[in-house]
Amino acid sequence: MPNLNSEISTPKSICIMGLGYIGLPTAAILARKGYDVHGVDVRVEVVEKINRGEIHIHEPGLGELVEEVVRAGKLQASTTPREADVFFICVPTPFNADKSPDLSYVRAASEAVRPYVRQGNLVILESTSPPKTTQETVVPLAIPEHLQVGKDVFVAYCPERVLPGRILIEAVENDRIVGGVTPACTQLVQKFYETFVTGAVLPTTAVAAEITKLAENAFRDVNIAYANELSMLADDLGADPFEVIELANRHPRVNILRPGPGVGGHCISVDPWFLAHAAPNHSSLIKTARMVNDSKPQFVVDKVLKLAREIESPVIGCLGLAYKPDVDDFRESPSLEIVIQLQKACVGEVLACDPYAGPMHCSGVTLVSLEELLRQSDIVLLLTDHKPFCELPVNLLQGKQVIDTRGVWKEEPRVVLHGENSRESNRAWPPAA
Ligand code: SAJ
Repeated sequence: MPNLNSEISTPKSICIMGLGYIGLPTAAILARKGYDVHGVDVRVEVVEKINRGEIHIHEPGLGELVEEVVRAGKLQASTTPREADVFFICVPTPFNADKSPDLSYVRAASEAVRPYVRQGNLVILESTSPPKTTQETVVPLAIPEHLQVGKDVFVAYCPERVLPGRILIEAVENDRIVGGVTPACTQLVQKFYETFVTGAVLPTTAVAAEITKLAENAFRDVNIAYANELSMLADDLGADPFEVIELANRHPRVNILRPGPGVGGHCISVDPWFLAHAAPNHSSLIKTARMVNDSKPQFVVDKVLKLAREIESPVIGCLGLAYKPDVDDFRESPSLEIVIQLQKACVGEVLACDPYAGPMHCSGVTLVSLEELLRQSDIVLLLTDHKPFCELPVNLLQGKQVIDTRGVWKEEPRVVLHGENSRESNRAWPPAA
């Protein structure tokens, strides 16, 4: 292989397509590292906000960092790309109604950078993508015909692996995978990541990197499905699922995850379908896990309705709408889905509280303060374990029917999703002496 390190000049300027949960933190981290970063987003209001040094998402530490790098002139945003040494594609990859991948954003971003891609550039796809997207979508759409991949320009798939809530730490400290379209692509892009990542940067091929990313999220989905299936099973049999899991986890080789109201977010509830779609004959476990997790919200709804029907004009207070604790992301959220289903059932009044929700996130949902919710509700349903809810003094739940889908209110008696025969089923909290 030629010595590419000496043939290609050190990158200085970056153009990032998509300024969402991945693109904006990546832009800010690279700007802090000294690169000149040009961020691109189709949403004018997002671009204007970033150029004022403000942010449109909630992520610890990101606001301060964006303010700092915008003020220093290292990050600026726009609705159109421009020439750069390195192009990043960090756009959403949702799925269609039939669960097939929707690559329209990747296509649009690839086509948008094409007029700006020059000899010596790196083009990197970070969006979670179905196998072969880099080779079959990014290369043909983003790379001008006169440039040869692996010789003139260098294309790779480098999946993001960050956990919302810890993005600024994990984007730098996690090990990264670099899957080049050719070995030369891998080599150059690996070298570039090593300039800002402190974790190991592991070389592979584009398709192996694409499958690896999906395999990580499918692994987590399958494991959560096991916890959720177990919770429904234990509940039907009259045992406390959280107690069963706690006890099982005392075995030295068992580590069951936590059940909840279902699996949400833009990643784990979506990505396994990309694998299933790519390999329909070898993904029965992956598909089953998806279905188990998708069945959990209805299980919770049925439990609440059963309890509500025993109360005259019940007020159901739902705590948490985001897909997981301490984030402002409501995409594919099982908590939000449960609240909407409860409203549709018309069994009583449904109130909701979420420190991160505004009317624009959750239209049609009656949002109230935590105090108001606790004052009015007959049934308190914990859906998303945001910090203020976990820290709630338990005496505030006195006399309420409590359903805790996350198992966070540990004080006895724990009133969780119990079945008919459970010794703690549907009891007011605390029970009468
Ligand atoms: N959940 C449970 N029980 C658990 C753990 C999670 O019910 O024990 C639920 C959460 O409440 C949430 C969903 O699963 O609804 C997903 O949450 P998460 O924290 O497991 O994952 P995400 O979607 O926020 O981020 C995942 C991460 N992937 C893995 O951990 C393998 C992250 O590293 C990825 O970068 C991210 O997907 C992504 O962008 O792909």
